[in-house]
Amino acid sequence: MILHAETALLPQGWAQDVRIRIEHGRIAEVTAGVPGRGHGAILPAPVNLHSHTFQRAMAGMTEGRTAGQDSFWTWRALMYRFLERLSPEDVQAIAAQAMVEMAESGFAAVCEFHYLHHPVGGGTYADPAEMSGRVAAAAAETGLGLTHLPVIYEQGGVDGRALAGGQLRFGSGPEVFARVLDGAGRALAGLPDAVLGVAPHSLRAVSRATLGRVAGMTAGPVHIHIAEQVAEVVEVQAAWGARPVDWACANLPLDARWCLIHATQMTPAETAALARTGAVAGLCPVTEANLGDGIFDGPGWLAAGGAFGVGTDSNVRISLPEELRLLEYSQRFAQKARAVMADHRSTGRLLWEEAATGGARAAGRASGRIAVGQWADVLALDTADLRLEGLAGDQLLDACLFAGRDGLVTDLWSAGRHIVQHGRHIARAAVEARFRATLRRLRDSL
Ligand code: NGQ
Ligand code: ZN
Repeated sequence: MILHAETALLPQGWAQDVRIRIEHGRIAEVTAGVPGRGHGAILPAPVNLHSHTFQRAMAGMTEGRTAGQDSFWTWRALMYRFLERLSPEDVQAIAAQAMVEMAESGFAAVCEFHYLHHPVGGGTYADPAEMSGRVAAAAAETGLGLTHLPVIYEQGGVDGRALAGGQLRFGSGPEVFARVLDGAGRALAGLPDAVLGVAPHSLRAVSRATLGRVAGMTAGPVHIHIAEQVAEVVEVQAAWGARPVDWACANLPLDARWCLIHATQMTPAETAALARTGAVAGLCPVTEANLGDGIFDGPGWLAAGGAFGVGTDSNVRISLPEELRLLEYSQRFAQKARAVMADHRSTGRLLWEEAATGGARAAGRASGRIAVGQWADVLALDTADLRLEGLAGDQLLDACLFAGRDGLVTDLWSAGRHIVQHGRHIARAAVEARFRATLRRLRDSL
């Protein structure tokens, strides 16, 4: 397959009249200066590095005030109540819808941080990896690249208290988890570009003994939620005598295989130390705003050479441009300055390139750059849109992120699969109809 773009963002910068040859899902040849007809602009399509797809079905349902002050923790209680209703069929229907929306917004792949393993009340399905199989089936249906991260969840808090309520669906001891991981590996067998990793849920939910073993469980990426909420920092510090990121830097074998989700609450010393490990910061600005987490230290992270990517996490809204825009805007609010996440490159260019390369690293996926040997994860922008009229180079990306509308992606290829065409995912109609039926049933039962 051959793609042609008037302009494309290559690792060495913007190039004109670019011809990209794709073979077996990978980029086989990139040549600039070849006139031809095709797309206006082609960019590397990033990975969505953090998602819990099932939460897409509760979007918009948690914005009222609960008793006292609503918070992350009251939201979590609602989320637990919601997930008590989900069957394996629901999980697949919701995941497929979320994946369709991810592709349409410009993501070529997703890291699914998957903890809804078991039936209501605990125990296992006949196939302990049933739910992983559903996520894999949704990826197969939609063609979105998948890095699947089965989650280890053992306890209800840092003190080792037992799981309760909705958490019973997440919990696995070592033997059950080994079977989940095994089955998840088998469920990915039909997806040529899928990656299996592992995700200890958080310092709250996994024992220190298990945390010491996670890096050896797969050859793939290791993701963990960390330092999202102040209460978590207080809890970890009281129990272990160190702040979460300080503790992680001292006790976990952090390196480029690791992705630390949120990392919102860090001192400047923690920020610099974590950045130097090579671990990717998994930022989810829309969800972090929605849940009232706080603001990541962007300038401190970049100054220390840290890698980052973005994720849609709770999927309350699935939008790549909005994640990147809010990442920068939250920095502007905090710093009272402009173009905070820019260097010699413009803000939009830096955000896009870093999210593409950082996301790929977090996903263990050979992608994020339009270069020979990489998976063909690329997208085409609607350069005929009025908002992009007459713009080129970095300003094209700046307009797309700061002035554009959703839906500027006309086409997207994931590992060469042409899954978005004319701005719509090719399976949207069927996936959406099934999702709507699922939503109706779930909402009728609430
Ligand atoms: C999650 N989400 O696993 O879905 C979490 C909430 C928790 C975010 N942290 C549960 N955004 O952290 O205990
Ligand atoms: Zn999360």
